Amino acid sequence: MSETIFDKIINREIPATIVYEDEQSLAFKDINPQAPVHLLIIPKRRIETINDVGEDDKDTVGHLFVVAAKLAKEMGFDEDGYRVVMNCNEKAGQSVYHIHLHLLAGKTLGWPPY
Ligand code: U5P
Repeated sequence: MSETIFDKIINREIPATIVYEDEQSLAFKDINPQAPVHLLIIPKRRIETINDVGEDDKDTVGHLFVVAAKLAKEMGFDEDGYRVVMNCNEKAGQSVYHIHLHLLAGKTLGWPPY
């Protein structure tokens, strides 16, 4: 598996505005924000797409949601609402093949997302 730009962010080889880090995960501001708040929450251990998530990854993937909820609460969006979304493969718009939760907040978000 060749590394993606997110490995470079994890390894501090390229700049990113990192807002949270722990042993398993990293959260940083999306460089092309689609809402007033747009964070990406990634596992440090690379999984390419949702299709590659297996039984052994339950803790890793579940942890991303724990971090999303924690950050949303800290930013004060837990009551008003926010969105977490993960794109899988081309037609859903996945462009980086290292799974990531998008956390979008700070405005009323449209649905459906197209
Ligand atoms: N992105 C960054 N920093 C980078 C490269 C990409 O924040 O150095 C963001 C893009 O703006 C995009 C996301 O929102 O990564 C990849 O999402 P997806 O299209 O794979 O779901």
